[in-house]
Amino acid sequence: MKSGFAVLVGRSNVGKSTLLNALVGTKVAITSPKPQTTRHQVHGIVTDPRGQIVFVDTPGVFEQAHNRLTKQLNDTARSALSGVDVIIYVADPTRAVGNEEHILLRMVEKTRQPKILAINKTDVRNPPFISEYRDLGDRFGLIIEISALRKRALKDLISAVFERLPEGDPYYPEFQFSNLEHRFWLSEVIREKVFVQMGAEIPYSTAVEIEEIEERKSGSAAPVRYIKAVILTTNPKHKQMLIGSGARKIKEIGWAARKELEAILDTKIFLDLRVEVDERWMDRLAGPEPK
Ligand SMILES: Nc1nc2c(ncn2[C@@H]2O[C@H](COP(=O)(O)OP(=O)(O)OP(=O)(O)O)[C@@H](O)[C@H]2O)c(=O)[nH]1
Ligand SMILES: [Mg+2]
Repeated sequence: MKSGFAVLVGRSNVGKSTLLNALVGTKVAITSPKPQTTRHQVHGIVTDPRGQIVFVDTPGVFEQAHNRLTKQLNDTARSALSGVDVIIYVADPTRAVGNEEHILLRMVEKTRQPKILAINKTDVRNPPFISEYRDLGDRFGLIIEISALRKRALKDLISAVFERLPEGDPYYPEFQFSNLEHRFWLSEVIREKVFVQMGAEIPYSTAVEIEEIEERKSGSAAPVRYIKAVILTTNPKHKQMLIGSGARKIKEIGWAARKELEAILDTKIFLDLRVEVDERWMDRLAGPEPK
């Protein structure tokens, strides 16, 4: 049996989290069209007769660490490179190779593990910069052109990772998909809806905390899972925007999160969601990595 860790690295927005979910076959990590969506290392686990791959999603690397959150995200990505067995460098051929790419390539070049270049988003017609990425190929042992969105060539990627993994026992039980605690995963799904609903600035000032989860049963009706959660923001103005006029925004966020949770968990959900200003959430929540 083979087993080991394969890290997904790349600049922000190349589709690392989308790829993780596609590889695992279920939603593990949150995704959005906005950069810097991922904040933690998320493990997505693939187990088959060949063994087990633990894919590690990382925050996208940002060129300038102009604030604490960005610096922390870059550090998280960098530290994920050590102690893994295979490095998968994810690239987006719809954007030119830039400064961030060079910073990352230097980071990756210092490592000794086998490296795979995964050129993503090949479902886009004639991705304009694809040849620039193909030219990076000599720095990697292998290039695979994939589409996380259309699940293209993912089997080839998984096979290539297995070929490069050492022999060993699985790290996780066979049916476990992720390292995330349920509570944390719930908060991530809600945070994703904040990214989708809100303009550019607001998602970065926010975090989501789950306060209560309870099975509620009344009479013969199917049980409802009651989830009480709070969106924390550092900025009072953002609180107003998150609530929206006539509470329209918060309702949209709650509705979208509830729909998705009901579909994935196959149970009725009552989501009790509110917004609070907490200037110190970064200190309280952004610190420890999830298990
Ligand atoms: N066309 C196309 N779009 C994709 C593909 N994979 C991801 N995307 C889109 O790219 C955007 C970013 O995807 P994410 O998975 O959140 O990117 P990420 O690399 O995890 O971003 P960070 O967490 O911010 O570093 C989303 O809008 C995805 O839908 C793909 O294969 N094809
Ligand atoms: Mg991500």
